[in-house]
Amino acid sequence: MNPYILLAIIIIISLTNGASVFKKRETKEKVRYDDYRVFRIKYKTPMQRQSLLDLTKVKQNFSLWHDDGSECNLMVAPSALPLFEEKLRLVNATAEMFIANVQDLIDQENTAGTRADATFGWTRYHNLTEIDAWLDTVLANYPEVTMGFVLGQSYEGRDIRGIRISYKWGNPGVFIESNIHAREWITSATATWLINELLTSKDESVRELAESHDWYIIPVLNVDGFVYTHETDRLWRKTRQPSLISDCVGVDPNRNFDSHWMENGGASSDPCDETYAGPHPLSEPEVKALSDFISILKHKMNVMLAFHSYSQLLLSPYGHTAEEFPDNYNDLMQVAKAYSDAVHGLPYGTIYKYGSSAGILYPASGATNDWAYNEKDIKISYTIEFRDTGNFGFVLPAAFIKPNAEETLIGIMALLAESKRLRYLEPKYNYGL
Ligand code: 0X9
Ligand code: ZN
Ligand code: ZN
Repeated sequence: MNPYILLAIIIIISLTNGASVFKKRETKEKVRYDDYRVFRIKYKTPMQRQSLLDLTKVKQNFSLWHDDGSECNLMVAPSALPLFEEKLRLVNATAEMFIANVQDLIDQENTAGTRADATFGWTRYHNLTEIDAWLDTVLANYPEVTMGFVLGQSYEGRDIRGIRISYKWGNPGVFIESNIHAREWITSATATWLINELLTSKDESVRELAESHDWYIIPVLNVDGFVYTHETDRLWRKTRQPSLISDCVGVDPNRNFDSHWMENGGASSDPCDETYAGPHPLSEPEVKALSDFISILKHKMNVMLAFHSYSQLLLSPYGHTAEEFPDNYNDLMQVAKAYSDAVHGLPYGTIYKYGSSAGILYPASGATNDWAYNEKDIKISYTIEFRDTGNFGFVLPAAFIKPNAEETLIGIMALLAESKRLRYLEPKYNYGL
């Protein structure tokens, strides 16, 4: 062979190898949050709110963790502190810092329990591989009453898995979606704990709960985002599908459902925003998969619960408007009260507030539970925002998994009992007639 051609080939091979090694290293690098702080700011006027929220347009420096119209939680990069303080002075607001260093919190969140422990449990958070392996064990151990299913594939080609738990034919159906937002780790930790309780608890009331409903539970819906939070950026929220019109990646899947999509400022059309609704409804394969699944089984589903964090809230429809309320709003509030009272009755004394999504939080259109309510006739439908109310926020230490999960179980028990009393758990359609 001509030595020049050989040389050229060697150069090309080494260049492409070099490039790919570099690229790998680049994407594997973890995002760090050293000295990032999180502040709580109580608004005094709507103007003040708008002015503070304007800061979040500078995405590198500010990230809005929470906003309910009366206060916000805002993460601030260390380099932006002077600007932040200037802004506070300008709008005459005061901020209370509740996290001094987000990176420290991230480093400590998952240290509970024995680190090298290979077994699955609820003393620390697990990654998708561990959750999948655990799910396989559960399905193998309870073949009579469980069935594994795959909703569909994510953008990056991962299976989105679910489990059905059914002890007898014809029970009312309860659908639980969890971890649609990637960083909300407490949701899948709680969902897996719940699955375990439903199958293993010897408590009479839990047995009754487990055996008198058909459960459809998706522990991790946003699988790509979830993996990304474990490997690259702990605070990632969206999916991982790139945009065709921007360098920004991902869509807020909880704005991507086909119901009042993009209405009333309840989502963003900017691909770089955390609440980007996507180029069109159902643009995200994860959302499409869930939408198709529920559409097929909607006659079986009496209740839909979407697990989120954080704020300790039960949010009913509507999400797209605070001007109108659903027909059975009073019932929805009564059922939510039952949940809240039950949780408050536990020794932790945790308080859950409740109301309609747009009413007590902010307009958010295209969310799962609103879509299920509006389009699929699932009349008991909530978003549940778990712990806490702004101490650790999204980075809730693993020691809180069990308390949060216990609250969720007792809450759901009360929610279903009240729904039953109000006759929402009867067969939805009468086929015979
Ligand atoms: O904004 C959201 O998607 C949810 N809050 S979170 O902090 N987990 O991101 C709240 C959604 C509630 N609104 C509707 N369901 N419409
Ligand atoms: Zn509409
Ligand atoms: Zn969420």
